[in-house]
Amino acid sequence: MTQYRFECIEGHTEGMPVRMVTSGAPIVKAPSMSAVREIGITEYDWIRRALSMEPRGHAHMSGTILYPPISSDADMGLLFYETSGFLPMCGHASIGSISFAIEAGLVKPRQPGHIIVDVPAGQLSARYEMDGKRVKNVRFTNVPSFLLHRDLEVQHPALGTLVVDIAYGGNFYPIVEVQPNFPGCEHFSSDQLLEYGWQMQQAVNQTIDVVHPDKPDIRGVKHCMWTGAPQSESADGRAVVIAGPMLIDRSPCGTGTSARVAQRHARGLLREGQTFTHQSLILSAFVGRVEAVTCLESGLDAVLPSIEGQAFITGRGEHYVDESHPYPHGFSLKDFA
Ligand code: PYC
Repeated sequence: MTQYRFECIEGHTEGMPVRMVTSGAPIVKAPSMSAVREIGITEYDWIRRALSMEPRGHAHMSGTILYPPISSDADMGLLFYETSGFLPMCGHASIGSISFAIEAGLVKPRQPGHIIVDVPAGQLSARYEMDGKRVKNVRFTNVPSFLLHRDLEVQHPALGTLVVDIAYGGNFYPIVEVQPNFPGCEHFSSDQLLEYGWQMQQAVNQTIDVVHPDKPDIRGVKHCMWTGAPQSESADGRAVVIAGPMLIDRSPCGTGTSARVAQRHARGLLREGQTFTHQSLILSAFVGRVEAVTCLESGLDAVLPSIEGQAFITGRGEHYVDESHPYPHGFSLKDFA
């Protein structure tokens, strides 16, 4: 007997999977997507695990649950999940879910070409271009992004002393620039970057309590960004983002690129209106831009970055969870060894 059935649109943004749940997940009533995320963490983590981990998913699976809008001016809501947890924000999944929802006719933005999305980290405003029935590209303006800690010294168990910046772009990122103990991501295998990235998350969390100055429920580091030399002249930088112990982002990471745009602005390396083309491990790209300079309620300087990318539907899925089956709520090999 199938107890739960989830309908999904499957696809990818710049190579990174997006599994958008369109029906079957509970649509809990809450005053904000941030409150929905809290309820997800405490009551529905099994749905996240079932849809992202094996046997229905894999270590690098990532997705959203499509929600009705909560605020009166929004067109839709999104709850982000991946193998590392329910996220406050996810850039590649926003670009994917906006594209899929519009292409599938599930959301009709009040103003064609412009969509407003409630997400746990706040609200996104996005512009999109159509090519016939397909969404050609999406540029979303992210939540205020900022450099929280600069030149933090971290003892990494494999690489030794590393100096990192901690920046926020919807999630917190230790950004590891090229330095004596880190010659650049192109000098390491993806397996090494994954293992070292998980070690980096743990090392940062042991060194410092990373907390959003305005939103104390957003805390702790669950990602790591390794940077390196871009592999083409059209890109300004390269980044490999690791989430939790097992996920490597195939895209340049939307929240990571936002964090890097904020970091570079704070360091005087990027001005308002300038773009930063960020290349991923698999050489796909997002174009980040400093849309505006702002500050947090707590007074910290921040920017509003925008990120542009493309997403593609690869199929549709129906996933069943039957609690009489083995591993009904998913598993990871890391649960066992
Ligand atoms: O695109 O923001 C992103 C993201 C976060 C984790 C994986 N991708």
